[in-house]
Formats: sequence, C-alpha cells, structure tokens
Amino acid sequence: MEIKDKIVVFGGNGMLGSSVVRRLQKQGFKNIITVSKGDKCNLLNLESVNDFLKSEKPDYAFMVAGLVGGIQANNTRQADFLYQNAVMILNVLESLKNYSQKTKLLFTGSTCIYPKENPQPINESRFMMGPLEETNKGYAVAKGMGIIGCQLYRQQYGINAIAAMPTNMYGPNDNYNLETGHFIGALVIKMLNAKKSGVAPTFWGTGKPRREAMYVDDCADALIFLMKNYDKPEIINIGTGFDYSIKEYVEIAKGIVGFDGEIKWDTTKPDGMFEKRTDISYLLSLMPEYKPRTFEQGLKDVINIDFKIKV
Ligand code: GFB
Repeated sequence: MEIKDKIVVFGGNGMLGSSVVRRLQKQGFKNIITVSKGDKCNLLNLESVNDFLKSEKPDYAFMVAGLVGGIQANNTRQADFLYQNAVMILNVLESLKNYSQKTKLLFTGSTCIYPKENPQPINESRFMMGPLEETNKGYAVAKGMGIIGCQLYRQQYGINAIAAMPTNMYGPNDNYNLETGHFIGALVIKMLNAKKSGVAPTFWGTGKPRREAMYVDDCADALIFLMKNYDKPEIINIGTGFDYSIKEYVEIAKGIVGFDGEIKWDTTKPDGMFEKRTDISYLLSLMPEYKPRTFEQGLKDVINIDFKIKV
C-alpha cells in the first residue's frame, strides 16, 4: 500500500469505519473516500455501486458497511439484517468484478457467524461447522454468505478479496442507543447514569454469558495490517483472546466509574451465545506485534473520548 493509493471505506461513518479512516490518516494516507448511508453511493442498489466503482476504481476498499446492532436489534429485525447485509456485499463483489477488478477488497465478517457451540477458543476452522445462534441467524447467514462470496469471486474472477472475523467491539463513535446497541456501549451509558443518579441500572439476561470486548482502534490497526500483508482466501480472526462474563464486565465498570450501588437483571431478555472467545493464533503468527489493549484501559479511553470524563 502506497501513501498515494486511493482507498475507499464503505461504512466510513460507523464505529469501525471511522476508526479505519482515523488509523489510516495516522499512518499518512490521504487519498481516502468514505461512503456512508445516503451519500455517494447506495450499497443496496447495484447500479449505484457500479457507477461509483466505475468512476473511482480504488486501489483498496474496506467493506465495513452493514446493518449492525446488538442482540435485541438482531433478534427483532432478522429479515432486515439478512437482506441488507447480504445484498450490500454481493453488490460490492459483483460491481468490482464488472468495473474494478484490480481493487483489493477487505470484508469484515463477525465471530457471531460461528456455530452456537464451539470448543473455546474458536478457531477459524469452525466456520460453517454447526447450527447458528437463533438471536442473530439473519445477520450470521448474510455475513457468512459474504465470506463465501469473497472466496468465490476470488476463485472465478481473480478478485483479491480477503475476509476477517472481528469479535465484539466498542470504542469511540459507538451506537449508544440502549435498545439497538451492543452491550459495552450500553454498559457505559448505564453506569454513567447510575453514578449520576444513584438509581440501580438494569442489565439484560442472566449475566452469565462470556464475551470478548475489543477496542475498535485495535481492530482497525489489524485490518489495515491485513490489507497490506494478507492475500489468502482463508478467514482470519481478530479478537483479544481474553473474555469476561457479562457480570464481570459490570463489576469492572462499577470500579472504574465509581458506582457501588445495586445492579438489577432483566432475565426476560435473551442471553444469546454462551461464549465466543476467539483463537487469535493465526493473526499473531502474521502480526506478532498485535497487542489489543486491556478492557480496563479501553473503557477509560472511550469514556474519556466520547463523554469527556476522566476516570
Ligand atoms: O453485545 P450484545 O448486544 O450482542 O450482547 P451479542 C451481549 C450480551 O450482553 C448478551 C448482555 O448476553 C446480553 O444479554 N447484556 C446485558 C446486554 N445487558 C445488556 C444491555 O443493556 N444491552 C445489550 N445489548 N446487551 C451480537 C450479535 O451478539 O454480537 C450481532 O447479535 C453481532 O450479530 C455482535 O455479531 C458482535 O454478543 O450477544
């Protein structure tokens, strides 16, 4: 990747996309075009994607756009998550084939594509090896199809498409909507509110499921590394390698925010997958310097950046 190369970031306004842009800029890249919902091109429309790629012909494209959300958004809008995520990646692949075959594409899957149950940590070989978690079936099928799409467009048309499997993320520019967002974003808001009001926050489920939590900039750095250095069809996990239970995250956040009151649990809400810790040995074998930050550090960073509060 040369500094002058043209780089498109589909989904450039989202949490991950904006982080990719930030980290690319930090490395000196200047020729970056961000595409987000409602501007430049509509990823749900093939003609629109064709027009865009025909005129831009980027050297590199990060496909991190998608309809995303936490467990409740996924669970209640399964058809939308299936349709939109499937169509977006298929349009990008088909359009690259039609008009920009030299573009290198990096597509992000997700660790929730792996089967509901796995030996821990989850190795890349688990892809398509079992039944999916019901709460995010639509999203997982669409993202899994995107991965197969990358492999097949490479095989048939020689498109250099690679696919990474990021774990759960949080960080600057997260979705802080308590209904549609992910757990860590909700944890930050609920804890800051509890500290301010003294009212007991309510979390979802039993608190027993285990999750990784990756600071988004750590993921973006790994994605940029892979864009520069990885050219294979095999998927590659990007995680932290360590996880905590939801209850443990709540305890850590209580300590960092300085709230020591009661916590309530709404067990009518789903738990989702029990655990999904990633095996990151493949990534580490290529990028030994990869060192995701601790959750404690990341939580302090995001509260500081997004809420201007020093904790
Ligand atoms: O992050 P999250 O929404 O998604 O939920 P998933 C993680 C866990 O946190 C679940 C619990 O066990 C929730 O029940 N939880 C506790 C809460 N309190 C809350 C809360 O206030 N808000 C939320 N959101 N969760 C997603 C998939 O699954 O993982 C997506 O649905 C995506 O497809 C993403 O792939 C990475 O980790 O369960």
